[in-house]
Amino acid sequence: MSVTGLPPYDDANIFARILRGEIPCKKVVETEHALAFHDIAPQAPVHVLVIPKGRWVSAADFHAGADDAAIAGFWRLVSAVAKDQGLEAHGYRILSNMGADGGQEVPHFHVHIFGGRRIGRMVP
Ligand code: DGP
Repeated sequence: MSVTGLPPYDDANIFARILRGEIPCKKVVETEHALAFHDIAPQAPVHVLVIPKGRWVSAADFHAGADDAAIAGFWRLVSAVAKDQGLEAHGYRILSNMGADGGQEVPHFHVHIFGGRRIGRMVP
């Protein structure tokens, strides 16, 4: 059990299947460390998901063996995608849901990038 209450990494999760090319996605960009693709149910004019290639369930895995180059490569792609999507001028939101209380549906760590309109405050 991870610290966010999620079970250990499951290679059958939908994002693992996308990474393996078993399920199609609308790819934005892919690097050695991460993949960015459009969310299937966009909540904003720009809604891109960025997922690491590592078998990370949540940010809890940052302190459980993820190597520094992989972590850096992941976050570099997050900022590069925001820039390439033209979001830097007006701003954007990055969000990651973790575990049951965080509302995480897919148990492979991911960051949402929302932009293209004013994003309302999300009150817990
Ligand atoms: P969450 O785990 O709650 O942070 O949200 C998961 C997000 O993943 C949700 O916004 C919908 C999206 N999603 C789920 N399944 C697929 C899929 O098969 N393809 C794509 N592109 N997005 C998906």
